[in-house]
Amino acid sequence: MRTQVGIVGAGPAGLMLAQLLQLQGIDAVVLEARSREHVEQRIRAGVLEQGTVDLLDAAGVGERMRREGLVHHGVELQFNGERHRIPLSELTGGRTIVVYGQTEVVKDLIAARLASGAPLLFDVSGATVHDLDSERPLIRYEHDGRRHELECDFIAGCDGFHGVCRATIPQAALRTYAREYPFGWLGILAAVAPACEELIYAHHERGFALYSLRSPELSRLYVQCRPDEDIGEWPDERIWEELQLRLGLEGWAVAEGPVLEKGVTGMRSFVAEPMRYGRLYLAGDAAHIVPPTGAKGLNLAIADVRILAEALASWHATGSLALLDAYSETCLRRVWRAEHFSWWMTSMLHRPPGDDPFEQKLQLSQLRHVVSSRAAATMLAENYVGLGF
Ligand code: FAS
Ligand code: PHB
Repeated sequence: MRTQVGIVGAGPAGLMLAQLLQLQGIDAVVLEARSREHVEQRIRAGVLEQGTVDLLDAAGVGERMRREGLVHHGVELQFNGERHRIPLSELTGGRTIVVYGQTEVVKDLIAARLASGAPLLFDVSGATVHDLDSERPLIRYEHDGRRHELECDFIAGCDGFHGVCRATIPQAALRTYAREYPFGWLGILAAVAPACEELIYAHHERGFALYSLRSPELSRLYVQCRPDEDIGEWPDERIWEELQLRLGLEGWAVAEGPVLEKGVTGMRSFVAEPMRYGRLYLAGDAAHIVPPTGAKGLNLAIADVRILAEALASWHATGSLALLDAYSETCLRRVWRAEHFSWWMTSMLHRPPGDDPFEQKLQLSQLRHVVSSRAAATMLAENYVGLGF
C-alpha cells in the first residue's frame, strides 16, 4: 500500500490530523493498536481550550460539542476554607473553555473518519517504522492476520507516550527533559449532578482535590494520592469521604452518587526535542506529557496537529518543506509554555512531599496573590483558556 501520510495512533492527535488532512485533499492512513470500543471508552481529559473548540468547528466536527458541551467562563480556586472565582472570560477578552470529554471528541472524530470512507484501521499489531531518513518512509504492521507494508511520503507519530515512533528515533538524535511527581490522581466518574457550576481546584492540607464535570448529570472528581496508590484500598465510601474533607465548605457539600469508573493516574512532565526525525513527525503525548492540573494534554495534542496539518498542506500545494522544517520549533514554543503552566499549577496546589512547611507557605502566598491581583489572575486565565495561534 502507499499513502501520502501514515498516521500511527488514533487518539485525539492522530484522528484530528487525519480530519484536517482530509479537508486538504491529502491522503492518509490511520493505524490504531486497540479496538474502536477501547479507544472510545478511555476516560481522560475533560476541558477544551478556546483554540481546540474553534478547530473542531473549523474541521467540521464541532456540531455535537456545540450542542452538548458546557461553556464555562470561570474556574474556582479554593484554599484555607475560602473559594475564589477566576473570571476567565472577563480577563481574556471573552475567551472561554468548553467542558466536553475527550471520549466524546474521539467518538466525533472517528465517526467523521468512518463516514468519509478514508482508511482507519483498528486492532493493528506489530507496527514498526522504517527508512525515516529517506523520502519513502515505511510502516510495517499486521492486520486481520496478514502482514502489510505502507509506503508513505511522511509519517505522523501520534502513538502516545508509550508508542513505537519516538522509541524508534536514535537516542543520539533526541534530547529529553523529564520530571516525575511524587504523587498521582485518583479519579472517579460519578452518575450525579455536580454540586458546582464551574471547576473547583482545591489546595488542602490533606492534599489536592478537583471537582470537574462531564454533563449536568455526570461528575468527574479527583484527589491527590500516592503515585503507586492501590485503587483496591479505595472503596467508594472512602473516596467520597476524602472529597468532602478536601472540597467541602461550611454549608456546602460535594454531591455523591454511583461511581461508574475509578482509576489512578501517575503524573510527569516530559518533552522530547526535536519533535521530528527525518520524515517522522511526533505529535501529542508521543512528544510531550504534562501533569493534568493545567488541563493542557489534550489541547497541546490538537495544537501540534493543527501546525503539522498546515505544514503538510503547504508541502502538498507547493512542494515546499519550509513549514515542515519549522514544525518542531513552532510547536515547542507552545509546548514549553504549557509545560511551565502545568508545572506551576501542580506545584501551587498539591500537598508537598513531607509536608514541607516552607513549601506550604509559598503555596498559600502564591494562591492569595493570584486571587487578589488582577495581573496574576490574568496570567492564570490566559494560560488556562489557551494562547492564540
Ligand atoms: P493518546 O495516548 O490519546 O493516543 C495514542 C493512541 O496511539 C492510542 O489510541 C494508542 O492505543 C495508540 N498506539 C500506541 N502505540 C501504538 C502502536 N504501536 N501502533 C498503533 N497505535 C498505537 N489530559 C488532560 O488535559 N486532562 C486530563 O484529565 C487528562 N487525564 C489523563 C488520564 C490518563 C490515564 C492519561 C494516560 C492521560 C490523561 N490526559 C489528560 C492526557 C491525555 O488526554 C493526552 O494528552 C491525550 O490523550 C493526548 O492525545 P494523543 O497524543 O492522541 O495520545
Ligand atoms: C477533567 O474534567 O477530567 C479535568 C479537568 C481539568 C483538569 C484535569 C482534568 O485540569
